Amino acid sequence: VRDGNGIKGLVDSGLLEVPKIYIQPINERINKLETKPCDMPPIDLSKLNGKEHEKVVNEIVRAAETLGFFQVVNHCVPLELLESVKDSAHAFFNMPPEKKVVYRQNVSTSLKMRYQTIFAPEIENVLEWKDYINMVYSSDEDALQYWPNECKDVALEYLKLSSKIVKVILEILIGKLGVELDDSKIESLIGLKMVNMNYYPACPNPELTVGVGRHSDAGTITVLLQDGIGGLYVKAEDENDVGKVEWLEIPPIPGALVINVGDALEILSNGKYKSSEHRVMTTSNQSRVSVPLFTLPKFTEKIGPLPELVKKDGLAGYREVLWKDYMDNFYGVAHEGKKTLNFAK
Ligand code: AKG
Repeated sequence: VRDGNGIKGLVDSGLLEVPKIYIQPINERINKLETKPCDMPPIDLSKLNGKEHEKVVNEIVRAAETLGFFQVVNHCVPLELLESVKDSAHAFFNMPPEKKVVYRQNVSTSLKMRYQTIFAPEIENVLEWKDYINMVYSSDEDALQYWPNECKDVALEYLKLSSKIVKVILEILIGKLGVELDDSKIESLIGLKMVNMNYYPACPNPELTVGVGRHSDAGTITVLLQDGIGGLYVKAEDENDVGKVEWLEIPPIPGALVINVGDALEILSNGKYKSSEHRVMTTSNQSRVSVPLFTLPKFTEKIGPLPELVKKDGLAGYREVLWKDYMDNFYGVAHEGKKTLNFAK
């Protein structure tokens, strides 16, 4: 696995059973009995600024307050671009190992592009069934220089267009808190951007593994493009049965993008918007790709509940943290639900 071919290499070698290091303890395996499809209809962004504007705004706010996840359609990202993004993810992972290995963390020194097979190799005892690349954006020039040829152009275009969706949604969510933030403040809350391409190879024992373990996203808002295979589950409380946990599958909808709230927005909103735990199941007969755009505060930002809300709520549910410290902690612990948020408690 540590060569240039990741888990895909293991699978391509004809593996019939997953190696022990990928077998999850029973409590971390996805129990199908605890799952059901999420039936929330996708939100039509083309209706913003029209006669149904307020209705759409309320749908966005309600979704962010409850599940923390929703899907959007009629956004500004062309569907052909979304297809090209998925194709380019396959193109990268299908390259021969010698072409991929140059991007491995221990081979390449670039902080703008890295290729890995697991989340945090130094600290995890059981490994996730996922290969991925992480492309950090600093400027167009850097992206075109450091990101892989197989995907850099489409990934950059996807980042730019999806960032527009993020900004619109963030402005709505902040506005509905009754807080006014100027444009430069909004920009700095999403000033760090990265595109990942996740590749979950077909897995001989999907019931024993996870593609990604339970976690919440660190940042402000994530946009996720998933292909048609499915497997993304979000933790939800059952409204009719308090205390009962359900895992709702976010079903693939052609042309839709998944939006979710991250820890930074939960903190800023003093807990009003939910950064939900989510995880990914593997599949036995097909490889799956997904492409998240993570938008995060700049490292130099201090993130805490917005003062107007603390005043209104009479209490701060989180402490203020320097975003760089939050991220150092986030990358230093294994995936374990929303535990990373404790850093701001
Ligand atoms: C992540 O990359 O953090 C994810 O949660 C991926 C979700 C997915 O593959 O659907």
